[in-house]
Amino acid sequence: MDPRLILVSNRLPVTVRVKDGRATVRQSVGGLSSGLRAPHERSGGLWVGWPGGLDGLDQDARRDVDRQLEKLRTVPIQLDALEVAVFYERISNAVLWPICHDRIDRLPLRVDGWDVYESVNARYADAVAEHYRPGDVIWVHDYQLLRVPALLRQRIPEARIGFFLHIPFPNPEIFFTLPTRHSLVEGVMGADLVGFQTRRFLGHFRAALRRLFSLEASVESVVPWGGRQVRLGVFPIGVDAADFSRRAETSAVKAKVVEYRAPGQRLLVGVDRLDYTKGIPRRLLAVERLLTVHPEWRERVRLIQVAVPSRDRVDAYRRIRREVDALVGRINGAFATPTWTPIHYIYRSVPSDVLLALYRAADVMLVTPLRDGMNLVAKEFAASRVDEEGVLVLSEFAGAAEELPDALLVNPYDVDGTAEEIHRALTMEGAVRQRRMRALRATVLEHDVHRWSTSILDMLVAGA
Ligand code: GDG
Repeated sequence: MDPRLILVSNRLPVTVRVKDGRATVRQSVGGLSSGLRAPHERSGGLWVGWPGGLDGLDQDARRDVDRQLEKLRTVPIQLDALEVAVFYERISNAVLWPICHDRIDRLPLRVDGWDVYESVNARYADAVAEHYRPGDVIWVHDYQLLRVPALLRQRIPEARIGFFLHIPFPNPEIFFTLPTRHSLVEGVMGADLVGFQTRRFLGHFRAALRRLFSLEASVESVVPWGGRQVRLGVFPIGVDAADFSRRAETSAVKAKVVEYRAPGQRLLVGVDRLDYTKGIPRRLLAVERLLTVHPEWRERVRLIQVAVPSRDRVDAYRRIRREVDALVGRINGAFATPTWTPIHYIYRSVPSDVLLALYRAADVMLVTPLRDGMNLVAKEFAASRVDEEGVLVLSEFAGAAEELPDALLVNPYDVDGTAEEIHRALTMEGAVRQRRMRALRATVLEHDVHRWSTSILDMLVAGA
């Protein structure tokens, strides 16, 4: 029998809606939760995390939320306003996030709040320790919880602990700018198995171990640590590809595809959280460049860019929003005609059937982050193209590029080069397009999210 699994992530995979003082708790769809829900259900396990703010609820309503959360086998960690501001918005999203994405320039001039990061991590560890039963397997996720594995190891020395980093582990030269570099690596090394998205990120982590602790990993990527053996590994996350393929075939989605595709016009699509790592401004400039250098595309191609509002209480995110607003306005102002607008900008989250229809309607999908752990949008696009059509233009700096050589790989910093690749994608011969898409789909269907979670959990259980 599978051991019981305790999942630990900053957020719980639920959305709590508060209306007139009453709250409903729903499971979130998509993303990480789709891959982890199956092992969570199968093992009868628990999921520890923050359910989001519960302001505006009286005592009774809160108890009701707790009951609903318990039914879903989740264990809520409550964060107060200061913890949200310091642990989540400052250290996690304004310090660790930019550093892991090579953006030292985004660091605040002075950083404090590591004590709050530590104490919140300790609260997650306490909650896990409280619910732990011998034989359980614990799986901790991502950069907000780097200290949790070591804090758990102190509390439950014999526990089997896995850790997975969803975002890049940066080059040590960049990582070493953090004054807490030793304790963060020590935190992660509390685990038995540490997973990364790509070989490159694993390499960076090994180099950090070497330089901080004079430790060399074996050829199998095993490192002696505190009397234990810690295994490091590469586990590129996938998507629920069969589910995307199936949903892309529904009549609701197909009807929308017809609506979105204007006759005689080609469609470029971009879908991202509005984040400065996703490369949206340079992507817009590449489209502008395309229309300038290849004027034959004017009135014949348009970009639908969905940018999902994200972290809008962090300064850098407000700035990127203004920058994108201004660029869209400038480019549309310069090129639009009474019957055509080159950039169709949607600044909100779209429902999943719209997302699928956009994937299916796209002639060219533009996934051009400046740095990305993996990028699920690239894989979801391929999974949705049951028609084996469409071209993926993919940044070489996305983790997904290691696995998807059949995309057109671009350097997103090279705006002119990206514009030329978009032109190449738009003019690619049908047979070549289909061969490439078939190869992309084969990879994405085979290496799906279920295989990802199973391979990590199998290794964690086998290592017991
Ligand atoms: C982090 C790492 C890594 C987007 N817009 C809408 C929507 N989405 C969904 C997509 C996709 C997800 O959001 C975005 O995932 P990404 O992987 O692209 O990006 P991050 O949020 O930065 O994720 C990343 C990932 O963790 C997993 O390990 O790949 O590198 O940064 O699933 O479909 N969904 C809906 N409407 C939208 O408007 N319904």
